[in-house]
Amino acid sequence: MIVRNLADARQTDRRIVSKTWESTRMLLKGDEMGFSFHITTIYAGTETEMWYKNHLEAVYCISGRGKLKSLVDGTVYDIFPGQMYALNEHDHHVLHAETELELACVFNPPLYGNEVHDESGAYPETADVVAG
Ligand code: 9YT
Repeated sequence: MIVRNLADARQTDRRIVSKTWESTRMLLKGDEMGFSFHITTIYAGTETEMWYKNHLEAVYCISGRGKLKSLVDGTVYDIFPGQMYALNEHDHHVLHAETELELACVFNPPLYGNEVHDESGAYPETADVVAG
């Protein structure tokens, strides 16, 4: 069994800080669960363009308010507590945080640990360290 605490994990290198977001990776590839599980904060007033070509992701909104826009067909979705979205088709999208967003995110395949987005908004297939 694996038991971890978010506040404790935030004091370790499980916490990754990027330009518009930070994320604490509670479960990673090394935990051998077949997915990774993250608690992500998207900073208020920011826009983050993402396109996970190598991963599927499900996102659940714990708190905050924002807009999710599909860059595939232009549809805009409201994001608020209780909303979940799944990028089941590796959908290219942009997330606008009207307020700070706290999100729970699951990635399949799991992330290794310290990935941040590349210039296209993706994580690589298999890299331990990626700049971006
Ligand atoms: C919603 C989203 O994908 N935000 C970017 C960070 C990501 N959740 C991560 O790496 O934890």
